[in-house]
Amino acid sequence: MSDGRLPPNQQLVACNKWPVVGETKPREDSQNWALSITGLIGRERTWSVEELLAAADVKQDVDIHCVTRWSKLNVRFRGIPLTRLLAECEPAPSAKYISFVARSDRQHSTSLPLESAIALQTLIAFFVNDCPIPIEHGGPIRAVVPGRYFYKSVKWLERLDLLGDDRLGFWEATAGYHNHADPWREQRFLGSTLTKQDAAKLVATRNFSGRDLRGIDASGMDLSGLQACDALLRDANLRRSNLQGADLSRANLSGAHLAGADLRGATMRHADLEGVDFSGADLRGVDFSGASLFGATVVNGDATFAGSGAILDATTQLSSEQIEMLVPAQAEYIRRVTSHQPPMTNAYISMLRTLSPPES
Ligand SMILES: Nc1nc2c(c(=O)[nH]1)N[C@H]1C(S)=C(S)[C@@H](COP(=O)(O)O)O[C@H]1N2
Ligand SMILES: [Mo]
Repeated sequence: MSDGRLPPNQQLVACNKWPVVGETKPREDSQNWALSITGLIGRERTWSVEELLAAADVKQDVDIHCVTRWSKLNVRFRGIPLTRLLAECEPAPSAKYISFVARSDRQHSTSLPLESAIALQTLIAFFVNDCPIPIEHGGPIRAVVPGRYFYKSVKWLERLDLLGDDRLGFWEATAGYHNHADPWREQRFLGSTLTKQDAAKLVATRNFSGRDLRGIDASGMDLSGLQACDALLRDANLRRSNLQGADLSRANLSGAHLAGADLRGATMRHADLEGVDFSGADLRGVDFSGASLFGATVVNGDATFAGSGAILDATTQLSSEQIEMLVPAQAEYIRRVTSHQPPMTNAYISMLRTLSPPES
């Protein structure tokens, strides 16, 4: 079913699940819902949502790929192709970018080269699987950009701005999300802005608390006892690092690489651990209370998993709700290693195999 359709290092969510990511509700506003288009165009326009709904007749099956490593294939959206709206407002030849702006408290936005937005068949969507899009997923009106990480698909769309120069979106400007966002090329986050020397100095202090250390490379280093409360460590490379007893409370580690790390006795309370790779890590005694684990990995795809599965036991503090947030094979692995259930069944082995289809 997912043959060749899952970009690198993505995993399928259980088919009835659709995580809510980012803002969860639109701005409170008494105005009726409408969509405007402004900027480098011949004719500024505003459409009421009723007007748009009546014209929302194009169905598109879209594969959703979230940068936090979960994917959901074949989601049927219905709406209006962006090109149809553009055709009504005479875009200027100087319009090179399109910014999608949300009706949300922080005026969330994201942008694309106009050419890409068109080529990717951007849809202004109102329905999902024949029902109105739920409010937390961007209803009544959201952009859907197939072929890009889902952060390029704005929820509660209220304005399209056609621009001559790019204007970075919210995540791209504030959190180092890659502006191209092509899941097939794993354009997730920008690299570290730290020099190697600065990183080494910081590692020597063992104090990362509250610092912005996105994408830092401290792989294989001795960071035992590290203080890193509230640190921003998204996409950090901490493969095989010694993080014994580290305090990572409320740290943002989304997308971080912790494969093979020694985390014994570490605290990760209320940390953001979305999409973290823990394969082969030692997680005994780790406190995960309140942490968010969507899309995290504890075992990689090969069915032998000799050395590839994280080590967990009864001292690993992880609730069943948190285990539920993982994709099924990951959750199953944890249940198996922590509850002394009968050893690997054939069903379990074949499920693991579906995680990463053998390369031909
Ligand atoms: N208005 C708005 N749109 C947004 C976001 C947001 O925070 N606010 N987050 C983006 C991100 S990072 C993702 S992954 C998807 C999540 O959509 P979902 O909650 O429907 O899964 O919405 C994108 N669009
Ligand atoms: Mo996202």
